[in-house]
Amino acid sequence: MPIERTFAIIKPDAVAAGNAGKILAMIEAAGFRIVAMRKEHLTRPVAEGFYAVHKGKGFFAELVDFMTEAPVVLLALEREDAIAKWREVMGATNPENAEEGTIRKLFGTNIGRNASHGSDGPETAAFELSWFFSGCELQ
Ligand code: FUP
Repeated sequence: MPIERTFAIIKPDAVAAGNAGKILAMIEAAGFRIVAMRKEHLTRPVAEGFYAVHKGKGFFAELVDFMTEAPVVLLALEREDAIAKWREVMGATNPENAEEGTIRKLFGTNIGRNASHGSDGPETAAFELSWFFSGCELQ
């Protein structure tokens, strides 16, 4: 498996609940290198642009409200097969359907407030990494 990068967010619910440190420990325990990391309170234009693929869907406004309600932690992560592996560590989108021991099962509340984000493919990862990090930060 090639070394790959993915983009992750520790979402507002998890940061506000004091779970960011536990999630970072899980990231390192799963063998990821933290390439870049930043805490940020997203503005609406930044969150709307990030989730542009979901524009027009019923949950879009609620999603943007949630993602801008409090600070998040933005991460660039690297390891073999990083995109698929990070989605495995996060668990299913809806915490109800997530495997035991996954981030969304442990720290998520419902399909909207689900503690973490991860890119779903190589093109998405490239877009999402560049949306939040500049080239010199991704070393
Ligand atoms: P995921 O790739 O697992 O983050 O899931 P999606 O890209 O399908 O959805 C992105 C975010 O939109 C989810 F994390 C939560 C939100 N969402 C809802 O609130 N309701 C839905 O029905 C689907 C997604």
